[in-house]
Amino acid sequence: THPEIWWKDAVVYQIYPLSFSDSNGDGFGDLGGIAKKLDYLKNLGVDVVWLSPIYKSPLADMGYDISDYCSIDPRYGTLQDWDNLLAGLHGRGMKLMMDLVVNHTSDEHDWFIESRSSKTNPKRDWYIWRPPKYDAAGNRRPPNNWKAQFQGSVWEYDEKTDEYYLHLFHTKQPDLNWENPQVRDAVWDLMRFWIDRGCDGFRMDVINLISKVDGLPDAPVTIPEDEYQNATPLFANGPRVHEFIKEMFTNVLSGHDLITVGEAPFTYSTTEVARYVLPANKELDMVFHFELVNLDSMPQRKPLVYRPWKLPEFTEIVNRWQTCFRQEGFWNAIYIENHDQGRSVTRWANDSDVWRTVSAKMLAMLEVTLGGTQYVFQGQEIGMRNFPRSWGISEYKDVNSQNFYREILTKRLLESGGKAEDSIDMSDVLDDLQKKARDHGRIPMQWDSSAHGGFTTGSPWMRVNDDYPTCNVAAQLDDPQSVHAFWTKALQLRKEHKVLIYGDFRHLTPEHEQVFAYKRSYKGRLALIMLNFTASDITYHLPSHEEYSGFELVFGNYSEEQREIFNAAEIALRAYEGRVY
Ligand code: ISL
Repeated sequence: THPEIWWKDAVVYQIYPLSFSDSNGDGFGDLGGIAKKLDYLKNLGVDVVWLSPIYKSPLADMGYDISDYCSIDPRYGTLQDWDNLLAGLHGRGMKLMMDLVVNHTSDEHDWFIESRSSKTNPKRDWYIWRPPKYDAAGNRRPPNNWKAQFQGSVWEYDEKTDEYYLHLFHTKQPDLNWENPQVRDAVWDLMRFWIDRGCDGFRMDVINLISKVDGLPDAPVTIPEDEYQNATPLFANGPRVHEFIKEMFTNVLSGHDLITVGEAPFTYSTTEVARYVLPANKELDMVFHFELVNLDSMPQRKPLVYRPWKLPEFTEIVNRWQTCFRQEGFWNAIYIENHDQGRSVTRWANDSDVWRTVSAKMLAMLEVTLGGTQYVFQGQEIGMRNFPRSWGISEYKDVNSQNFYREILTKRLLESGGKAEDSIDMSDVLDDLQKKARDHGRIPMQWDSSAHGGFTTGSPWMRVNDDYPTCNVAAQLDDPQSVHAFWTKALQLRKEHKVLIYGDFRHLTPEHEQVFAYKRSYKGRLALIMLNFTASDITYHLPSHEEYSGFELVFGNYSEEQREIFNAAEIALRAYEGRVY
């Protein structure tokens, strides 16, 4: 069993600062804006705020490209504003988690500026530099065939020293060389800077990518028509990653009462994840795995291409991670949205005007009844949805979406033999982006029905979704039947019923195409959860229903049928209905 610890019970609310609340009218969200919403967060039931990066950054990847780890980007405010925010959170009994992005820096970081200045610079080896290769025809080629996450090669040629540097993400995000102990010491220092200032934990960006395979060999060719190939097995969960994280634990984390969560993309095995999070290993408290959020795409090949999914695939994944979290003894992080993901109501439920409210509540029921630490992403609590298909490519601000679109457009232009750009049919790509782009998690927060949803008085860096006049926080705070009111209650219930956080999990509906039902048990308490994932009513036949006789309905998303007593083998579930007994 898992000992009860504060960060396991905690509700963590992720803020994407750029899009949360703008206090000075420059169109970017900022720390002052967040500070004004602290009572809002407290009333929702938030215990910990996780801030996506607010450090100095040229924003090539919206702040995940950091040019100074120890200062706040002026767009967001100052260190003094950060101190005030921290005091405001602590004063309300909440905590603050920072985003630690140390697989790479910005190319505008001093370390990289030095590193690229000459081959003999003391910081040369802080990044990963390699000489070019030459093909038979004498053309300069990158050192290997690895494909970058944002398209193209992971290698960028630097004329000055006639070498390439490695960047798994954007060209403006050179990877740090973790093999160099000075780099690790510099990372420990910057972590200590924030711990000493009072931060309560870290979300660690792509922390499982920091150790690359020796010799950086070519990846196997899996898509022959592509110039660059998927190399994730050569840099995800690499040879020294656990050694490095253990070193971090010993040098920095141990002795502090922090919450730590590692982001671990390209990891599909519970055993692999266990190594990071088993308490005896002394590494991290929990990690974000990607199996569920990648179900509707083909992550290894084309993460931005939509793939239809079926409920049995979804429930199998949830079941596996819920079960192993008990069996293997590690702690889960429960999330379904973040700043890299489309909105959950659009992807896993139904965002039409008719069903949005009830189905967003159904997803909230799923979230709060799964074991692990609960993460809620800004806007999820009001059922924000993806922006519409009618928006053109220029509304997509993410470099990932832009590069993906441009790469396909360029290819099609070449194949068209001289057609004009606007005559190329890109509708399939826009269909995919409407479902899969990271931009949908980054639309400004919808606070009220005033211009730009009350996000800013200026002009927002990204367009606000058209539905803000009806879907916004102010309207939902006034409505006891709103998604927001439901989330507030759901989070309270989760705290009252520890079985939902710590309980064993048993899946009751493998193979079921419509219903996800499961049972949780903890210290003699049992919970039965039934969720209809479709717009059709259904009668669900519950196996061994006698077990539940006398159970009380504590929670439902249709009406206030409180204290209904469970008494039948056949349960009528309406469209997107959820019940927790
Ligand atoms: O978003 C993805 C696919 O569309 C993921 O593969 C994502 O790139 C991966 O999860 C890593 O994400 C994190 O690091 C990136 C940054 O762009 C993301 O915003 C961040 O969450 C590089 O720092």
